[in-house]
Amino acid sequence: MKTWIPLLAALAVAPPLHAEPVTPPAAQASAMSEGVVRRIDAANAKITLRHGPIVNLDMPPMSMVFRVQPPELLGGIKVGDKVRFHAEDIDGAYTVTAIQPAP
Ligand SMILES: [Cu+2]
Repeated sequence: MKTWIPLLAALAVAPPLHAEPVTPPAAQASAMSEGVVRRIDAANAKITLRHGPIVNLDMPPMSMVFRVQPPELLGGIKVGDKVRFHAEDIDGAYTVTAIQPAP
C-alpha cells in the first residue's frame, strides 16, 4: 500500500499525454472516453468501468457502474478489456450508449 498512494497522486497530477485540440460542443456530445472493464452484469445490463476523464459529462477518472443501452452492446466486451466508450446522463442514470475494444 505504501507505493500505491504516491503513484495515484502522480497520476492525478500528470498532464495529458497529448495536447487536446479545442473541441466544438457538437464533437463533445459524441466524445469517446477510455476505460477498462472491471465487471459485467449482463442480466441487469450494467457494466463497471475504470474510466478516464469523460469530457461530455465533465467527470474525472474513477471506477463506477454504468447502465448499458442497448444491452446488446455488452456482447463483444469482456472483463479486462480496454475499451473506448460513449456515456450519457439519461434520466439521471449514467448510461453507456457505445462501446468498443480499444486498440
Ligand atoms: Cu465516473
